[in-house]
Amino acid sequence: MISSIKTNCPRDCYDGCGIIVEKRSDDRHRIIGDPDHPIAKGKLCSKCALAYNGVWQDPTKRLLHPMKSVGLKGTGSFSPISWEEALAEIAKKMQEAIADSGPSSILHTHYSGTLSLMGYAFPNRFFNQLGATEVDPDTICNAAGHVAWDLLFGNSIFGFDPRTIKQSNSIIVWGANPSHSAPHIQENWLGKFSGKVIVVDPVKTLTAKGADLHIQPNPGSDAALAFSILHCLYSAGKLDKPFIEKCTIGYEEIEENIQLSTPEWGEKITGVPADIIRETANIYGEGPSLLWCGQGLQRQRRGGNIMRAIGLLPALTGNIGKPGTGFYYLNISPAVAGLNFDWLKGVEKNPKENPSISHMELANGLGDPEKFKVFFSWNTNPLASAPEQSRLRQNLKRKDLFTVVCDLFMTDTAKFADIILPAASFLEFDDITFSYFNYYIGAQSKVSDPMGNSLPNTEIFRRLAKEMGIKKASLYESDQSLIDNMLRQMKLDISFNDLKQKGFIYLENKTIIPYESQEFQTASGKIEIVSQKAESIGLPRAPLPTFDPPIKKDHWRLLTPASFWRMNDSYSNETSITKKTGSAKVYMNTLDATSLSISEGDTVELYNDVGSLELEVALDDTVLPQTIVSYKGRWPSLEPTLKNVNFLHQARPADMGNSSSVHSTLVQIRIN
Ligand SMILES: Nc1nc2c(c(=O)[nH]1)N[C@H]1C(S)=C(S)[C@@H](COP(=O)(O)OP(=O)(O)OC[C@H]3O[C@@H](n4cnc5c(=O)[nH]c(N)nc54)[C@H](O)[C@@H]3O)O[C@H]1N2
Ligand SMILES: Nc1nc2c(c(=O)[nH]1)N[C@H]1C(S)=C(S)[C@@H](COP(=O)(O)OP(=O)(O)OC[C@H]3O[C@@H](n4cnc5c(=O)[nH]c(N)nc54)[C@H](O)[C@@H]3O)O[C@H]1N2
Ligand code: SF4
Ligand SMILES: [Mo]
Repeated sequence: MISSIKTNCPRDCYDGCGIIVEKRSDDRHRIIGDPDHPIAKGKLCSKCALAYNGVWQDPTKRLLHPMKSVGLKGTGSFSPISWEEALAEIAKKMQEAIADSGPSSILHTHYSGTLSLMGYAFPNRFFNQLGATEVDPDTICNAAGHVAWDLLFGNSIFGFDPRTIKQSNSIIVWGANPSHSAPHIQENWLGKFSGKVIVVDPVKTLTAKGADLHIQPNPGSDAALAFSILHCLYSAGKLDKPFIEKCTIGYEEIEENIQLSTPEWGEKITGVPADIIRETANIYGEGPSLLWCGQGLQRQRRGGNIMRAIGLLPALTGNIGKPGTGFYYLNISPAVAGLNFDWLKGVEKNPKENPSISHMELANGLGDPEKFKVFFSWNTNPLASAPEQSRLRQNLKRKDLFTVVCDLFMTDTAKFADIILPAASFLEFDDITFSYFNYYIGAQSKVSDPMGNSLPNTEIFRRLAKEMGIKKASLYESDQSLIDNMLRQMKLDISFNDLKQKGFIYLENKTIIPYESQEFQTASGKIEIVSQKAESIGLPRAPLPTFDPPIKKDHWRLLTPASFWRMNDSYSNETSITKKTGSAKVYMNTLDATSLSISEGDTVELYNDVGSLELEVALDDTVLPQTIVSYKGRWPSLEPTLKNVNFLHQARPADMGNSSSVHSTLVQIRIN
């Protein structure tokens, strides 16, 4: 007997695909794309098609029981224990840490394993109630961009509605690679667009190959490029003066820099020919135009300024608030619909009062025995994804640090745990999903019981709160009540059962046009080109045409963006994927390889002040000289070198938000 159930993919992915689960009596389900879903159109991405039908349903690969370490940290020696034993031990260690050093000595880190709303956010209620220290999750991904556009527009999570593309003449995709990171949006949205597509990326990605115009700037030079484009628009009289007058403040303070940023100057700085800069300005200036700024774009030392500078394009051309126009970074649909994330996460104090550190401080911070006694990692795999892996591993070996890891699989991080807690997968509990691109909300439907003794994140933290004896009702709210409350807050006028039947619903049937009223959520209500708030936190008053200095000879800039075959750090344990992708590679321009006298297939060692890594060379002229690329997402423990690219990732914060600057990583190359 086969029955079909609709659900939605909760991975950290732009697409937010609808899924059909064909439920089999033997409990091994067939997972396919939902043909009725506007983005999935009946197809899963290649990676999920393999992993969801493979390792995610494989009881020999899933964590089935709580476990206790019985060997040295990092070696992966564990023996199964009961939930009661595991939770009692964790509660005891936490209570000791609180009594000894206060609740901030409990450090917890979490991120994007599941983005389904309860699974992602509810456990924070527990940690917020304790007063534990949080590793600010967005600092590994997109915090600089959020700070930048919050300063400029007053909001960074309310971008264009993709349905508006029908009214657009062009789009700039700036520092995003949907051919990897959003495969359905690439195929079914961008690929179907009849207007002009401009891609700005130092790598000629498949998205760039399919574009009308590919602009290939030196990494980190994008603010200068944006100012040069603005110079061309200014000279051609294409800036929208009435819009600037009515909706922005501070234009006069950047006008001189726009005048100085000629395309010829831009060419010198960015490497992009002046004529191409002019052509971009012509196409964008024609309008109505869309602007998509990727998350990869802002993972730079000057990433915040870059986002602020590029945001000037819509701000000064009036490509805002009208059909076919707008800017997009991330659309957090539930927040736009009215979901109170603070309520869901149990944030009751001023967020500034909650202790937190950046991911850029994690490796180092864990070395301080006075500061942190307990480390709790859930919904994330920092021993694959975080910077400065050597130092992080060293510090996680501390005998006086009690480590708890909650995951579906025996990840590298789990191997360093004192106690492992097995989490249920998205097929095993109800929840609500969303897309950070399209304005829709989906139902995650429970298809089968949690595998083995695993439990959903929500239930794990309800049980832990009870074990700790915490008397706070909100820590025990049931999944059903949470779901009902979330739907009520989002005013979606649909029951969860109906949502399950439909699969997903748009927040509104008609296309949403952000900022139609020409009001912005800044202090002034206008787009703040000049921002007092920026100044008050030590940032420049206005965006600047700055750029990274040229790299020294014999150094390379290492970009480590999203891989086609992996989902962040997930799927490295899916053997059909590891077979397909083979050994980890570094992609390098032929000119660089010739200067180093190396050929395709050679092994080179990349190194810098934080570590080293051996990789196989693949010659690739889609990459600029002095830039090299290696994709993220491998588990060190499954690599022959026992390392991944994050052994080279320097924990140097970007200019805003204490955020990652991973695409500014510099390395040298040794040929052994
Ligand atoms: N070099 C380099 N490093 C990077 C980046 C880069 O561009 N370059 N990008 C960074 C970015 S953008 C991000 S977002 C981070 C992501 O880094 P991570 O958060 O570490 O990556 P994920 O693979 O999303 O999720 C991690 C784990 O969550 C588990 N998981 C899945 N579902 C559940 C669940 O329901 N419950 C629990 N408890 N666990 C679950 C998965 O099995 C997986 O092991 O990586 C960052 N690291
Ligand atoms: N298949 C797959 N999909 C994913 C993920 C995954 O790991 N695998 N991860 C998910 C997550 S957590 C995130 S945050 C998103 C990230 O997805 P994206 O927003 O697409 O970001 P990245 O893949 O990091 O980088 C995108 C592009 O930025 C370019 N880039 C790097 N430096 C610069 C620069 O200085 N200037 C310009 N103009 N471009 C630059 C890179 O060459 C790369 O092609 O994808 C999500 N989707
Ligand atoms: S990871 Fe992204 S592309 Fe793949 S099925 Fe999930 S939502 Fe779709
Ligand atoms: Mo991310």
